[in-house]
Amino acid sequence: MKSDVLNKEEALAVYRKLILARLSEEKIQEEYFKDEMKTPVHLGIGGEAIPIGVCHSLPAKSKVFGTYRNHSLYLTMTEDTDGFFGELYGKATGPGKGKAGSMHLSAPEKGIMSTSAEVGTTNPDAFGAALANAYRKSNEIVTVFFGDGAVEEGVFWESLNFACFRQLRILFVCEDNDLAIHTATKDRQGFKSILEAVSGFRCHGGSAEGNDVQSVIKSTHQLLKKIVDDPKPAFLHASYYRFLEHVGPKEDFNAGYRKRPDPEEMDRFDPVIRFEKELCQNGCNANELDAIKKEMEAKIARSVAAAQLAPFPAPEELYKDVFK
Ligand SMILES: Cc1ncc(C[n+]2csc(CCOP(=O)(O)OP(=O)(O)O)c2C)c(N)n1
Ligand SMILES: [Mg+2]
Repeated sequence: MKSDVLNKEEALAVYRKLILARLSEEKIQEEYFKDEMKTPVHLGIGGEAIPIGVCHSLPAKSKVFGTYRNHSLYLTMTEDTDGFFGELYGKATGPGKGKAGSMHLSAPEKGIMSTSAEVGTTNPDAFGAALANAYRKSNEIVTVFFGDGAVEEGVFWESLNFACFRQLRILFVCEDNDLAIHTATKDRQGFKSILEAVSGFRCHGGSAEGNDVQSVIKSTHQLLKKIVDDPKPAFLHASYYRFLEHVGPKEDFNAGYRKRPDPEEMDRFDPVIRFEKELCQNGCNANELDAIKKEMEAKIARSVAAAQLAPFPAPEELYKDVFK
């Protein structure tokens, strides 16, 4: 198992992933108004540290499942910006051959098994994968990411219940932004806290600061160790602040359901700014970080240009790879 304390090389590798995710979504913000990307986009700015920290901590070849707010998860698992932008532009070069769009990015060969627009629906998929591992006597741990809103779906509790009953090796990761579209948790949920509600189940539990990649890595590491020492499911709760509108590339502080935080608060919520400060206090210099930013910017620009030029899927592809 990897250490939960990052050496400099690992810290810069994690930073690279954070920057790749952040700059990719900022590129979407820049390009989206041209209306060439026909897919809805649920940007994860503010929440990147959760999938990136968790996936950094997982053993190689782990399987993960996710939601429609999946860009950081896809990019951290694959680093494949060509496929990512190809899919967003609806082109044949995307991992779903341009037919999946942003909300259904997956690359099973790289461990990202499925992500879905339907809230909560990859929880039973992950449960099925963990059950299959138990039948195969495999010790692999399956991970599933979902929002706080998924906890209001019956299928979440059914998956958790059966996973706990069968004592499966599965890590449930709740990416809690306190919002389902525009509605705060206190106006939706009948229990006081998600982690407390889950604590009645026979599973391990823990929490992390979702805007702090090192906190996510530490908590994930602890939970993975617990699953290894005492095999049963684990539940990680991580809170974060959603910077942008529920769907689309813009801010929505004029929508009336929340106030714009003041600039210092915004900086505190931002996992990239937070990690940059920590890196600079711990032996990295601004030039090293700038070089990573430039490298990622160039990678993204190349992938966007390639996606714009790539062909759309041929008409005969329409009914392939889909359920009829
Ligand atoms: C089964 C289902 N019910 C309702 C919806 C409509 N819907 C789309 S996003 C969303 C909110 C989900 O919130 P959360 O799970 O917290 O994810 P977040 O968008 O905050 O990342 C809802 C209710 C849906 N997509 N699927
Ligand atoms: Mg939410």
